[in-house]
Amino acid sequence: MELTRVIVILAQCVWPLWTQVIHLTDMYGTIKSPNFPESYPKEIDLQWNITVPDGYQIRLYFMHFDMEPSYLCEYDYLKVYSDSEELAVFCGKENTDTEQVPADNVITSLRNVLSVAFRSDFSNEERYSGFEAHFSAVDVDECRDRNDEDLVCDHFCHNYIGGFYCSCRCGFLLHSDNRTCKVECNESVYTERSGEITSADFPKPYPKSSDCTYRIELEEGFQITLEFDDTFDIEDHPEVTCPYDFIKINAGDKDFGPFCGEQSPGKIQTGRNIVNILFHSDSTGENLGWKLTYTSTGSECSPLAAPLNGHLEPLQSNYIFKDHITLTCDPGYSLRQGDKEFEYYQIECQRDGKWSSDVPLCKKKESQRRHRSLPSILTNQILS
Ligand SMILES: *[C@@H]1O[C@H](CO)[C@@H](O)[C@H](O)[C@H]1NC(C)=O
Ligand SMILES: *[C@@H]1O[C@H](CO)[C@@H](O)[C@H](O)[C@H]1NC(C)=O
Ligand SMILES: *[C@@H]1O[C@H](CO)[C@@H](O)[C@H](O)[C@H]1NC(C)=O
Ligand SMILES: [Ca+2]
Ligand SMILES: [Ca+2]
Ligand SMILES: [Ca+2]
Repeated sequence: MELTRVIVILAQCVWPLWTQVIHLTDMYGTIKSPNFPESYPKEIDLQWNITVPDGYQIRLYFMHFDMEPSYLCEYDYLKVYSDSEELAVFCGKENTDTEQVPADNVITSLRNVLSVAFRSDFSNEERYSGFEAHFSAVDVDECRDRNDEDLVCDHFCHNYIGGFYCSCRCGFLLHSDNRTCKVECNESVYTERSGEITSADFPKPYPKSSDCTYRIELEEGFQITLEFDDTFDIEDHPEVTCPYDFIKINAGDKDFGPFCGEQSPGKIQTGRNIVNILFHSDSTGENLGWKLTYTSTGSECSPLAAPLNGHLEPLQSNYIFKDHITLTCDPGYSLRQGDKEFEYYQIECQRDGKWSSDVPLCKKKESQRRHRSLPSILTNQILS
């Protein structure tokens, strides 16, 4: 008897039996062994494939179970699969060390498909009544059950029967992937001579699925220097250069980057008055981002010396674009440029690094009569 069984099992391995498949697409139902509650026939190979819509999973409950017992369920068995993963194998009437019966266990599919295979071999030692089970589709709580980062909502998850949806915190927009939250970062323009720029939310992780541009735009004649903080964290890859997230800088005909990883780019002297910064992030990862301070220097003008008997203000070791100097003379002197006289005189450092004019000289004031063209009557009065 035992030997015959072994031979038959071997033969079945080589010549798999023809399996009868029953497709079920109902939201609930019952499956039972053939002839139930009468004893099930020999040589049955039957499979129920239960499919429910996406967003549901299947629960299977047993009402009755009675099959021929055998070591490791080699003879007759009921197997439950989900996504080609074997969830359970049952046989016999009660649990033993090596075999199990469903008892009160509820089996839940991994996704929306569950298969139940029922097999009986060529003989039954006794009469066995088989099984009866119920199945029903239940909602998957994606918000609670999904652990795969690529499937979970970036900010808020809302479960509903048959599906779920994601939403974003205030100030963010749902990306077209319906999962990640991007920031609406219309080009920000910086026109101050110095400032600070950071990735959105810095130092908290930057938003996903976003392309943000920042433009520093100063007058011609200024040169912008960027300096990144040491705290720098942009998603990278050990072998490929910045395939996910990156920062790129353009300054006229010069490009810097892409930058990513944890090594701060440090100081970048762009030599330009207009700088464009692009920061791209993809739909995954949690990285802290970046922060930079920018400063600008104008073209430098040559140092100036005060004229003899005169002063200049402010007195600096160097002067750059946009700096103004006011010249004045000692009492009794006035500034003279050509045939014009001034009490004070301003010159400006220009974008090309040249002063707006030469430094006038301080000349001794001439007599007031010649110097001031006062009305003659008044002049006479003063003089008399
Ligand atoms: C039934 O389900 C199993 C397991 O999911 C699968 O391998 C098999 O292809 C399905 N059969 C049919 C005919 O769909
Ligand atoms: C996102 O949702 C919209 C509307 O619900 C749908 O039309 C679109 O196909 C979804 N996109 C993705 C990538 O799932
Ligand atoms: C971005 O620009 C678009 C069109 O230029 C505008 O409709 C939208 O309100 C802007 N968004 C923000 C956050 O400034
Ligand atoms: Ca049997
Ligand atoms: Ca759901
Ligand atoms: Ca990323």
